[in-house]
Amino acid sequence: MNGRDLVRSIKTVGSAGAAQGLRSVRASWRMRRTDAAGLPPRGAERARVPGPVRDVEPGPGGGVVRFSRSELRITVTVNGAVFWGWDGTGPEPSYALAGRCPEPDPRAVLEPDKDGGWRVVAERATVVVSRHGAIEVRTPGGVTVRRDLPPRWWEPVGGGAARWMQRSEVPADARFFGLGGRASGPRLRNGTYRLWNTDPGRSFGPADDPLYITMPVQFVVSDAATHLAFHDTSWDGTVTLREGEEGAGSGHDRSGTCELRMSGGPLRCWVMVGTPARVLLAWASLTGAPALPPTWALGHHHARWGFGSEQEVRRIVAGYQERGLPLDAVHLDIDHYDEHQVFTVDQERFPKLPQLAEELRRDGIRLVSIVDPAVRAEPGNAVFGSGVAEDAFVRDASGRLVRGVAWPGEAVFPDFTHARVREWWGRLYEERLAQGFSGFWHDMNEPTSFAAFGESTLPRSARHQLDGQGGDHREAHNVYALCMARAGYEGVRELAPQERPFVFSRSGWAGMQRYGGTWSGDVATGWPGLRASLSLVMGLGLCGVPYSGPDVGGFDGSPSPELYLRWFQLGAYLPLFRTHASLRAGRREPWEFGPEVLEHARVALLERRRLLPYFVTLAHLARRTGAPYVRPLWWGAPEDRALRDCEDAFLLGDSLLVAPVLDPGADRRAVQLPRGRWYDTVTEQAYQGPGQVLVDAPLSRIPVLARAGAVLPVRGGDGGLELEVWAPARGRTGGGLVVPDVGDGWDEPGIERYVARWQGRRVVVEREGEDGVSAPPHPVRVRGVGER
Ligand code: NBV
Repeated sequence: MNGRDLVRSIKTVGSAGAAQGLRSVRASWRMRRTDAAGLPPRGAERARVPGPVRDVEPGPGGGVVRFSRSELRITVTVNGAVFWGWDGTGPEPSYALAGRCPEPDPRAVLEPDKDGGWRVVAERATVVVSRHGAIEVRTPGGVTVRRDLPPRWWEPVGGGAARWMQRSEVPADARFFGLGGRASGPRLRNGTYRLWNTDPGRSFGPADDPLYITMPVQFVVSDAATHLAFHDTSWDGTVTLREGEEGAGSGHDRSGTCELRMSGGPLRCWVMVGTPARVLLAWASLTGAPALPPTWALGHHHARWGFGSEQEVRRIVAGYQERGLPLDAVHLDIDHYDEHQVFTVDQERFPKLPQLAEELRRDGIRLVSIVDPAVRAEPGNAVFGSGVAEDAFVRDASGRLVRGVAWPGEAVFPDFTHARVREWWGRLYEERLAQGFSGFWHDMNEPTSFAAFGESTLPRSARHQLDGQGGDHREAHNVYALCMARAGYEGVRELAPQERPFVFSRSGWAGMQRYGGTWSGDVATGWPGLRASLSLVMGLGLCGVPYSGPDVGGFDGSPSPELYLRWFQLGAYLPLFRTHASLRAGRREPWEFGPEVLEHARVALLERRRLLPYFVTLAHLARRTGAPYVRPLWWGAPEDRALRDCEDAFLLGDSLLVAPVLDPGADRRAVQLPRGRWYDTVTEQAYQGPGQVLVDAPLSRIPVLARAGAVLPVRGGDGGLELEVWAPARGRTGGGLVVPDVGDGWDEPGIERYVARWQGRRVVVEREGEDGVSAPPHPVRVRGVGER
């Protein structure tokens, strides 16, 4: 909360807000004092570069190259990724890695290169190290995809964490993506992006940066190849990107550049090279498979800050049911807590929550609970008491509990970087499960502590256990939410082992997909917010987090009926499809915007339900391959420059192309098509790519196109699985994968593979098995046959 917001909050919420405001003023002063005492000034610094190469020591998968003032460890691992660490740093310990570092690839060896340099040749990439410590990554064909100049460190003369800077060059045609959840993308324009998870304190639009999830993950697409570069350091930093320029005619190319400045932490980097799919496969094998959401979490969720009572929840659910609108989950926000204290229930307004949960469950609707990390620092508060007994809360350098301000008032914060604390916290979900909740929505975990001035988080000098390494908030901040997600996920898995946990978290870091997904936070209501919400989903997918989605309608204010509908129609094709809004915002139920919007929203909801088997398949494929459900149009053709610059449409899996309407007043829109034939899924009209086409986008729907030849699983009229097949172009074949829904437990379904081809005047579909092809075990519906 900044000064302006503080005044506003005092005006809008009266004396409670004023009390909160005063607390946040005090908290800001406290934070300053704590940091002044706990973080000595850096003093004089000495700059350092690696210097000339001295000798080398080959080792498994690469080896160590020694320079006069640093040493570089290079390892190619069996998943095809390349690791290097300066000053001898290895890949472990790391909060990003899913487990131990993958084994070194024994085939990769360190060998002399020209001009006194060294190189490691591996199957997917060659790494060349120059005499002075520049590192080049090349494709197997010898084209350079990234060149890191020798790094530079600044070390405090009196000891302490070194700052460092790494400048890199990428091909002139390269485009940058990633860096976590960014509102201005997905293509990241020239500028400086901070790596520090931040609650903006108000609803955000495309210009707000950074937001809740930042990651030092660059996804770079160029003609030469796609690569992902991950600097495994959780400290605060900045990335300055500058796209290159290709020389026209006889002009020279200007490389793209990227400058990473970190305030501390090891200088170590992972690089993966290949196609987008290969790169994300390697990334998932390193940082972990995305958690598989339970099937109900792939349906429609409705939330609101301020349902206020069980009756109101029942009224809303009845509203959905009476109108025949599918609903799969209802989310309860902090207003159902007792005085905003996590792991409690306001018994007056929610006296029989388990009963409500049970009723809803019988109707196929699950309850999801918000979970905030801050605990009211007050004797008598049970969670506080048990946390104190467990020594669970963050302390400052002098050993005092760090106190901040959050929804429950003056609060303390669990140190989730401590395994014992994670276990304690994980056990607290027992209370939630007993109330009947099936899923968990982690909020305010950047962590946010309201501050009238300065940063709205914990003091940088606050101490953290960092899983035995010990350190302070400068290092722990960005992984705080990741560790909270782990605590929640592992706790729930232990307490309710029969079902897959459903956890999604506002903040996070590289590897958070292991525990679940995220949502877009408090996106501002307005057309720019709609665009920003798509940017976040796409960018996060490229950072390995496939499950996310926005607050449909935006978090604040009141969307116009048209804006609400367009947001709803987009949301219906995103992994997390949730309507939600703030306490003070207008309503978000589909019937609140007039009969026309209701009818069109119904169509979107029914279509989402029809596509559920496809979403289940995409969730399984994401878990097995790291491929996000929502992919940029260039996913299969990164060399297509026009697709690379297209940010207003996406591929949903392999089969569908979704072109949301992101501007008011539109009833058709241009769509940039990848190669091949595409059918409008409503009119069945065929379009030919590559190239741009104009398609109808009446208020009743957004354009969704199916790839010719696609075989996708949908829900048939009787609720059973049906195969929807889009006719391949004549003379071509098609196909698709289906992973059947085997419920919300841990069973591992097999993948069904289908091929589609023309046989005379008919399209036939066959299942491919180990012993040849067979008839599909599901009904088949062929579409697009009228088109030639
Ligand atoms: O818990 C209240 C809200 C929640 O509805 C929203 O989704 C979160 O992003 N929460 C933020 C805290 C208040 C923000 C003003």
